[in-house]
Amino acid sequence: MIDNLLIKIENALASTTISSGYDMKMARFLTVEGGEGVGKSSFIELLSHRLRDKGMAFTLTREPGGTRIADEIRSVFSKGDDIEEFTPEGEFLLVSAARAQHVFHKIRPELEKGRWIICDRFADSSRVYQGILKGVETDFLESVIQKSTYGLTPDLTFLLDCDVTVSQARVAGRGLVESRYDLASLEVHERLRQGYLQVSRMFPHRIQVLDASGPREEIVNQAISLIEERFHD
Ligand code: ATM
Repeated sequence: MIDNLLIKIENALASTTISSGYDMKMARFLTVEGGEGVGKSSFIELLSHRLRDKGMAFTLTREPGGTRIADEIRSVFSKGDDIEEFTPEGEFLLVSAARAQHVFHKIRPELEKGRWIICDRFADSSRVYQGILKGVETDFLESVIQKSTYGLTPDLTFLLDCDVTVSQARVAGRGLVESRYDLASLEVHERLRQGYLQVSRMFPHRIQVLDASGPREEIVNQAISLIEERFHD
């Protein structure tokens, strides 16, 4: 009863934001992708502010992670192991387990309630990191992606792309080693970049490549225009 009432209230609140120019009757699933140092976090932060200012209700989340179990999986994944290396398949299945939890318990229910989702990384990260970079076989990878997402695909994906010398200068500027890949060579980062561009060519309608070397405001303006173009009611 109370659950139903809460859902009704949330739906009513969501529909009050139709005047913002977004078709809130249909919740959309947006993802943001890119290699290290392309400015994903600050892009998402500014994009969120701008969309909130426009009265849009959405949930911000990330992968691996987003639910209690998925967050635990993230900590296993991020730490790695000095003694026992992850196999590419093991690593992929681990992030896929987190993805299944995330889609089933968070992303899908939120979309069903009418809330948009903005997700920092999703299955395209697996296509690039585990598929292209680490060689997980494509048929296996795509079939597990299909199962672990329950067939859900993003409506729109922003791929932040820039020259690796620019992104790596940003990583160096942060002064922190934030992940296993921050330690990798320029060559690995170039392969990641080319991998993302390859995946963007596989899904040209869904994935919008944004030049991430310019000012953050400009990149976010482009993203907002694309959202408005695609999803205006
Ligand atoms: P962030 O640093 O953007 O939070 O991403 C965490 C790491 O997870 C990132 N590696 N680095 N650095 C990419 C990696 N990752 C995968 O390898 N496969 C996946 O499917 C996902 C979602 C993330």
